[in-house]
Amino acid sequence: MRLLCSSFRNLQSQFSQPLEDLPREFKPPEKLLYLTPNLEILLCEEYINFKHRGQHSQHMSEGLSPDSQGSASSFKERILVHCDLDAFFAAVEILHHNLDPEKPLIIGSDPQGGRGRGIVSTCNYAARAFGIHSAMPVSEAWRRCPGHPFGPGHYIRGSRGLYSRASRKVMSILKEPAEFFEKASIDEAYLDITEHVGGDWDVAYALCRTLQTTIEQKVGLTASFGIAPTRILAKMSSEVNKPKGIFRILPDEIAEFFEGRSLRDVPGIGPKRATQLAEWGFVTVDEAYVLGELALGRMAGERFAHWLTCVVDGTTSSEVSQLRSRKSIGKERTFSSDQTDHEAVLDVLRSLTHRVLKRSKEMGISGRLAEVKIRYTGFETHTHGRSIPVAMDEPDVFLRLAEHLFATNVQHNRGLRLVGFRLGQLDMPPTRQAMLLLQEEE
Ligand code: DCP
Ligand code: MG
Repeated sequence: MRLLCSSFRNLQSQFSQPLEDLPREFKPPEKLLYLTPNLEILLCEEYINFKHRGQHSQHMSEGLSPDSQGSASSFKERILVHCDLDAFFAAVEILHHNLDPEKPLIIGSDPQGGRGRGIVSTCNYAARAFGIHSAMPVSEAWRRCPGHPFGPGHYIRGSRGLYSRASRKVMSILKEPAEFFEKASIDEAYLDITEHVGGDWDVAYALCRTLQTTIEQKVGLTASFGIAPTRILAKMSSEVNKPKGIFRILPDEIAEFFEGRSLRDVPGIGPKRATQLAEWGFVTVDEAYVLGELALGRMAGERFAHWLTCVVDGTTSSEVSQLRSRKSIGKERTFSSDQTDHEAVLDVLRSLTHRVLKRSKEMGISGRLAEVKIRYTGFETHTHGRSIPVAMDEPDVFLRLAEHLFATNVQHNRGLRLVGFRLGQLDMPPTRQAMLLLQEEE
């Protein structure tokens, strides 16, 4: 067996031990002690299946459905909040460099005196007055508002580290009152606060005001909030009173909200679709909606018509879950010089795997896929993955898989530039769902 060669002595001892907490019926007989790692992993899978079956039957015996996070709630409507920070990168830079917020600030690629070929990441509201916005070519931004010495524009390349730190602080404030929390991007999050506010929309409004003040006092940034019964409506309402605004759409006010509102304002309707609809004479959402799903479907396609109808009826998703915005959780390490000691690299991989699983536990997420990334000297990169039958968040299981994937795939005698671990095929751990449902029952 290649794995049991001398350079992997640690592995040998790990793989030749039985799983200590195996239930009695799965205790491997003595002769299995020296099975290949592959077979031992198969045994491990059987154990996982067994455990999962155990948890599943527990759910059922308690009369709880394992797949619906909100089913035990007494509230028909969910109260969702969407929070989006105002001119995020620019606001962080203003804070960090103590800049005058009234002067136009543009974050993006180097404008090179108007010849720059990159784009604008964002800009503050003073720069927006010049018609500058995210994703605009930086040369165009310069034309509208030149930088020193030709004009008042202040151009900064930006520093990701600063934004991540500020984002983390904001997210930890937002997370606190949310039963379900989802960081949707570096500056936006969804919260389900239904139970926390006792289903009361006024309490929800007051809570958002408190969160807004806390973020401003503790982090120095302003945020806008949208409160509504579905994700898409919450997102749209956080835009309404930007910056530093709060806007609420009550369940029976949705139709009113869409009266005269441009179709282009609905996330998911891009410029192409909006132009096509405008050619048929529909500019606002209510104009398209009154046509009815059937007639609209004949023109714009059934799927689109059904979706738009659901948006206005308030029946699109109200699920808030980290899984919606995340495909995987991973960490990797680039070595300052290429490593030839694979044993040392394996130690790094173990530590990365631990950290990923710690993070997934914190987020209440489990996964089915273990993926190890190896980059060799010269940048050649390989990923090696393996799935287990059910999603888990137990570090030991993934540690074994990571070790196995590394040991069986790494090309010997080659220098390593990077190693990484990724947890994929994410899911909610059944244990956590059960806990949440039980808490709601109390
Ligand atoms: N961003 C980027 N490139 C884009 C869009 C955004 O790099 N094309 C970055 C910069 C923004 C951040 O993401 O600060 C958040 O994006 P938003 O769309 O929320 O924009 P802002 O927060 O800057 O402005 P707003 O006040 O409209 O939310
Ligand atoms: Mg923003």
